[in-house]
Amino acid sequence: MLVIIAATVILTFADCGIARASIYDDVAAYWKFDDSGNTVTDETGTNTATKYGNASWGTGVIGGAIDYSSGGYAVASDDNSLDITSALTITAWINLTTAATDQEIVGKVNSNASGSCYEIRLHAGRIRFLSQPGSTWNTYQTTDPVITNTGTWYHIAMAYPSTTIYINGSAVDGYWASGGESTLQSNNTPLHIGGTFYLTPFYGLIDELAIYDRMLDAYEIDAIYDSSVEAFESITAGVNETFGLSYSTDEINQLSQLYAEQGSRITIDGMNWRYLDTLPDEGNHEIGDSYVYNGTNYIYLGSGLEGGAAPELPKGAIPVLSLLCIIGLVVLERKVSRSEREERNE
Ligand SMILES: [Ca+2]
Ligand SMILES: [Ca+2]
Repeated sequence: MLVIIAATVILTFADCGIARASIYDDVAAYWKFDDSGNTVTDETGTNTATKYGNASWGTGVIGGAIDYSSGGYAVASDDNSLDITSALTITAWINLTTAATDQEIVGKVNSNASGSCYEIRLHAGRIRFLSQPGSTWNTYQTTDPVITNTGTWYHIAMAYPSTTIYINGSAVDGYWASGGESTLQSNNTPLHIGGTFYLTPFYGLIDELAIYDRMLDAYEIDAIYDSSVEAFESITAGVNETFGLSYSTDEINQLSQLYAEQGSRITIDGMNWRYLDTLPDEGNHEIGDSYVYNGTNYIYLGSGLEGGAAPELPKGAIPVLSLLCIIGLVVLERKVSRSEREERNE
């Protein structure tokens, strides 16, 4: 049992040492856009891109973003890891500076279109997922215009082959405007971020773009959205308030973040919470799970996080560790909201 008092806590996710099965296990490329110069770093190390034209760097949802306010684009060389044909998910944050009708976000599109692998673009405020494995386009798009404001960050995601488009973590209705679902086509075309020289430009900011060779489910996509929002809003958390018994999402997040930050310790200013090495024999708790307890209520902080050295990570895992951490925390939070809250409400 440990009670440690401290003031403001600066959350440094990169050091949190959480290693668990993660949605980022299957990431084929992940560009944070926290770069400088002309290099656009892929956190997997395989698909680092180069920016061209008037592309610059701006402020993103997490750290930097690539800024196409004045046009420009980025290109990653063709690579087998990007030739995804069976299950695919693309997630990104976008923020428009103009509401031009057609704007290219990301894709592996041939200049003559035929044999294009996949593509996400905007059309009149709708998000479109396109592919052209043969000679005709398959175009799936949101039923309604969903990207309607300039100067606003939207989290977008597309998961295939369910072919579901998500806005801000929630699935939205869509339909096949042409063609229909079919196998995707690998090609020899570089991947472009923003409209490359033969495609309509994207005007605005793009941040935290990730491509997976797996179909993420609704829960995972919402977790990515939530984790980004949390990082955006409270990367520096001053925790000195007393948490209520109804545990808001923010409160649970703060506790979980603190827990991850401190390893087996909870660092909270002015709060009477305790970390329990051994849980009382009540409720539906599992051995190895970690809770904080205020004498009346428990907050579940996840399993397997408590104490001990951080597990060794394979080479290449370090660059995505910060996201592993963030996603892990969101999963913890969801467990709280789904199970613990239900228990308390019974
Ligand atoms: Ca970023
Ligand atoms: Ca290829």
